Amino acid sequence: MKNFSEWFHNILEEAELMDARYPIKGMSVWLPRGFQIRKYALNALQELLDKDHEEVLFPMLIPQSELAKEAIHVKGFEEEVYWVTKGGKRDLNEHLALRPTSETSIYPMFSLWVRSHMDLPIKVYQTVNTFRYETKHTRPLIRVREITTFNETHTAHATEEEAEKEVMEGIEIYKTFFDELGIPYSISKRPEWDKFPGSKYTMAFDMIMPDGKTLQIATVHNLGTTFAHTFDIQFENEDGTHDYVHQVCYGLSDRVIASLIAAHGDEKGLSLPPVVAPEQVIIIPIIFKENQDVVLNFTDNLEKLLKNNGIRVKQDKRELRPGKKYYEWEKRGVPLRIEVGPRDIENNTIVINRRDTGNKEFVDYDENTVVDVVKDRLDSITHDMKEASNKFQEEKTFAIEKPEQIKKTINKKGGIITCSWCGETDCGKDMEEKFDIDVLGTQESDLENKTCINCGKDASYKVLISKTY
Ligand code: P5A
Ligand code: ZN
Repeated sequence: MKNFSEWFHNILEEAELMDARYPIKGMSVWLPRGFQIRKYALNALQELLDKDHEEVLFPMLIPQSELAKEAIHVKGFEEEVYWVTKGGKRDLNEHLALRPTSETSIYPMFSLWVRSHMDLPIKVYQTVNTFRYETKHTRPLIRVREITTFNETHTAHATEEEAEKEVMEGIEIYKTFFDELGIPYSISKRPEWDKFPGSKYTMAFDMIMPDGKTLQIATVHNLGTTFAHTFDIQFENEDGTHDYVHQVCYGLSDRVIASLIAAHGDEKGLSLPPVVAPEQVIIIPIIFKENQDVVLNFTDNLEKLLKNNGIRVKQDKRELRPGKKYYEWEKRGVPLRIEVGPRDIENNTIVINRRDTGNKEFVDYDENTVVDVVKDRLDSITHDMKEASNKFQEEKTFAIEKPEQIKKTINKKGGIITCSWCGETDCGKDMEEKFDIDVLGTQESDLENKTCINCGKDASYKVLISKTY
């Protein structure tokens, strides 16, 4: 792919996912096909969250007084907040913020809900729209001003240990979710200067995009007791003493759909893993006038059979050249295409085409086994798509040891480089400026006898570096 940006914009239009022409910068329209993919992706995520969390829905507006309470948090967001200042012609007594995220909307209510240790833990999530007046270059799904698919989880716990466990649980949920979608990631702990405003620390998932830059696709934050102090979220222990709750929040956005598109798409267009595909199978009857009935009778049966067995299937009976239909459905990313023509029926075969590999296969047709065959191919597609995208992320991750390799590697190959680092903020920021890169974050690693790539002091971490979106 020569120009990722251009390719990405085209695919949104050509696969009929989004219309970016909405007349407000940073805001786009979800089209039916895009919305279905979003729905299936959200279903997969919510199924994981629902095992151990409850869904809620908070208002979109936050009183200025609440937003302003947590000083560090508000400082992190103040340049990005949209304000509602009027009701009709009247100025509002108190300005209302369109939530940029929901900590300051949710935690005042936590303060009312939590009385005793019996009320804990609280584990809730919501899928909402949030607004951020982004000043960097906006792009559909990737950097938007209305995040239309903000899935955020917020929890409160009696102890620090439980909060730590929730961080691990959040990471596991996202790992499973991204694995199901075949979205590759590297997980690291964000450096101090780039953690979520108000948090103790931030764990982040980053995916390497086709152009070599990384995109942050999810974050998990340990909030410690900072917000609990700010919003007075206290509980009574068994012995009558009071403590502040320990909190965790994590979230992801429309970027998940962007990463899904980027991870699997190619020159032919979109390529979807079956779990999120609006149609998992497209049947193309090859029709000639004289044998139309025989073919359609066959394909109608096949369609019914697959549908009755829980496969999302569609048949394209339009009077168009088959080649034109193939091209259209490939562009839309349908994982499997089945072609049936008169000769196939005579030979008792069907032709199965995989979107991901382009592989074409003649399969003996048997009503009793065809469902299993199709399910098996869909599973193989899921498996292989995940392998392929993980491989890309691995092959684009380079371990280096010398500072002169930083710029060279990033500029030539893109992706993520890993090296040893002292962990000092001054050194990290110096590195970012000197090499024109971003420090993604750190991972634990065996660093005996290793020194910092930048300053030469003893190394404390393995650090991940890249150019970012
Ligand atoms: C966690 C959920 C939070 O807001 N509060 C509740 C925490 N974290 S975050 O890192 O600021 O945002 C979560 C994820 O949202 C994505 N994201 C965006 N996506 C599209 N357009 C934007 N303007 C945008 N800003 C953030 C990122 O993936 C981020 O990790
Ligand atoms: Zn250093």
